[in-house]
Amino acid sequence: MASTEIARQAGEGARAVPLAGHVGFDSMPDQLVNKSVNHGFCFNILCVGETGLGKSTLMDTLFNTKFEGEPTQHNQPGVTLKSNTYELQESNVRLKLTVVNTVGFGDQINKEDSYKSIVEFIDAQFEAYLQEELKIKRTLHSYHDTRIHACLYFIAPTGHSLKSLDLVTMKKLDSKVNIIPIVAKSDAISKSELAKFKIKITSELVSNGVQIYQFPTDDESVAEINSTMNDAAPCREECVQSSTVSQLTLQEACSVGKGL
Ligand SMILES: Nc1nc2c(ncn2[C@@H]2O[C@H](COP(=O)(O)OP(=O)(O)OP(=O)(O)O)[C@@H](O)[C@H]2O)c(=O)[nH]1
Ligand SMILES: [Mg+2]
Repeated sequence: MASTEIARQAGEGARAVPLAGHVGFDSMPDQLVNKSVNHGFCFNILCVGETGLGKSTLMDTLFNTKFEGEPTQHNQPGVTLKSNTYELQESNVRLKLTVVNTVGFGDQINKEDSYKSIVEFIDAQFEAYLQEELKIKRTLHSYHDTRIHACLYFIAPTGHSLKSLDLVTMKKLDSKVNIIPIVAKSDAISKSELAKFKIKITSELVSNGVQIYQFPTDDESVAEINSTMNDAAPCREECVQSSTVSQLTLQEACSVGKGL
């Protein structure tokens, strides 16, 4: 209804407030986008893999940034987790990125407990979020959610089969995080070996009942690309996707550097 019409109905001398812009429910998507962009995005990645498999290199490539961090020595007494949070910005989109790396994974002679510190870390983040949710006065909008969105699991390019450590760790983690297995340094083996290796890994994961992340195919607009991604798993190298980061950003990320 035009403002003059409103003034006429409201009577003489009524104040008519002119509209600042278009009003209608067709502006709702824009409102949601503006709200999300203003608030910024939060994404937490857990990189699990043996020392020197290229975890830091992949993160640097994916986010086109040089993150701090020194290479780890192979003489760590146990597995620890190192978490770093960065504020990134690409055009007007802000991303609060938390990268959690395993330190000393696979370096011990007795690897029986290697998965424990990772499981404990993931559980601690769930617990922290639960405690925030349980508060009478919750501040979830400003709370830094540190729960892991995606776990990139780096598999050594042996060309043979999965190590017991990999199977045990993935099995322990699969009910807690979205696992995206990645064959690290896949340029170290030939294409035919790589194809066989991927088949072998897939069959081992299936026979051991390890659930890896499946890209959703119920949304028609992304069903085709996502089923291609599902078929490509475990990713040859740096193909990363998660349920939380936007499809587009991730598809771009996947094509960075080494690609599918
Ligand atoms: N051939 C090959 N080398 C790689 C690849 N990615 C990383 N590297 C090399 O592997 C070495 C170790 O890479 P990093 O990214 O530091 O590995 P990391 O897993 O972060 O190592 P830590 O943090 O010490 O556990 C570096 O010299 C990299 O240049 C790859 O895809 N192929
Ligand atoms: Mg590193």
